[in-house]
Amino acid sequence: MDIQFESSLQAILAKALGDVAQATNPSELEQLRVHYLGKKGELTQQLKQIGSLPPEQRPLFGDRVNQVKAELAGALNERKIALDSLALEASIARESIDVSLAGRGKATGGIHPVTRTMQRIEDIFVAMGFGVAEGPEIEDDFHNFEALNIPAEHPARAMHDTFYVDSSHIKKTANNAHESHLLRTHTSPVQARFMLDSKPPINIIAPGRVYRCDSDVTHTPMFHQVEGLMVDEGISFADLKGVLTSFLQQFFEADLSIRLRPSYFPFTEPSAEVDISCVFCTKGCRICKHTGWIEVLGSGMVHPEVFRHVGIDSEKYTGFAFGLGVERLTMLRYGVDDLRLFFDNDLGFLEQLQ
Ligand code: 2U9
Repeated sequence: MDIQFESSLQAILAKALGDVAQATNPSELEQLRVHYLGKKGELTQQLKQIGSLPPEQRPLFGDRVNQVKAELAGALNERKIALDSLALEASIARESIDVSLAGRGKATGGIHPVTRTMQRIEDIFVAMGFGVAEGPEIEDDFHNFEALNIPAEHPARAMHDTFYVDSSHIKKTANNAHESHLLRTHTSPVQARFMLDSKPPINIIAPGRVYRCDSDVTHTPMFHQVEGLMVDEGISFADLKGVLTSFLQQFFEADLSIRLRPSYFPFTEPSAEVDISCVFCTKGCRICKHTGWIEVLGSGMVHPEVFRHVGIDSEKYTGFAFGLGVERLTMLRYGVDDLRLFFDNDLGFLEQLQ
C-alpha cells in the first residue's frame, strides 16, 4: 500500500488514540467519535482519497481505513466503559449511606388519653359484670329529657344548655311534650332506651360523647361521660356505695375512701355527689383545695318517675345510677390542669401521656 497514505493513517490513529486516552467524560468521547469517525470525520475523509489510488490498491486501502476505524471505535468503546465505571464509582461514593446510623423508626399513632381513660373505666366495670350499652348521639326530647323526669319547663333543662338540631323544639305535641331532635346532653338516654327494651336485672354502663352549648376554661361543647345503671329487686344505696368504692379504688390504684354528699338530680332520689379522699396529698393541696376531698362523680337511686316512664315496676325494683365526666377523671389521673389540652391535638402534649 502507498507508504504516504499508510503513514498519514498511522498519524491520525496515533493522535486519535491519544485524544481518546485523555478524554475525561462521555461527551468528550462523543465529540472525538464525530471528529474522527463521523460523516465528515478525518478517517472518512481519508476514504474519499481512494480515487487517487491505482485501482489495484483501492481494496487494500479501503480495508486498511476500515481496520483503523474499527481500532479507533474499539478504543472509544473501551474508554467509554472505563469512564462509565469511574462515574458509577464516583456516584456510589457520593451517595453512600452510613448503615451504622440510627434508623428513623416507625411513627406509630397512640390512643387519645380521654379514649384510654374511657377504655380503662369500661375494663373495670366489665370485670365487675357490667355490660356496655350504646345509643344515638342525636336524640329526641323523650329519651333525653322526658323519660329522665325532666319535663318541659323543668329548670334542669336550663342546666343542660341543649344544642337543638332543628327548630321544631318550639312546637308542642298534644300531650305538651316537645317534639324535637337534639344532641344528647348526657348518656342517660342510652339507659332509658335499654330499660324500655329489656327487663331487670339490668347491669350496664353507657360511655360516649355528649354535647352542651357551653364553652369556657372548664367546659367544652363536647365531652365524654360514662354513666352506669344497676336495676334489680333489692338494690340499695349500699350497693351503690360498694360498686363505686371498688371502681374508684381500682381506677386511682389507691386504697382511698369515699364520701357521699346529698345532692339533687331530677332522675335520682335520693341523690349524692361522690368525693374521694385526696390521692395527691396528706395535708392539703391545690387539687383538693386543702379540703382533703375531690369530687369525682354524681349518683343516686333511680327516681320512681323514671321507672314509670320506661315501664319498670318501682314497687318491685330499685336501682342505682351514676355519672362521671371522663375528661375530669383523665385530668385527675394524669395531673393535667387545662381541659382544653385534650382538644388541641398538640403532639407534644399527647406524646407525654403515651
Ligand atoms: C337513668 C337514670 C339515672 C345518671 C346520673 C349523675 C348522677 C351525674 C354528672 C357527672 C359529671 C354529669 O358529666 S357530668 O357533668 N352526672 O352526676 N348522672 S346520676 O343517672 C341516671 C341515668 C340514667 C335511666
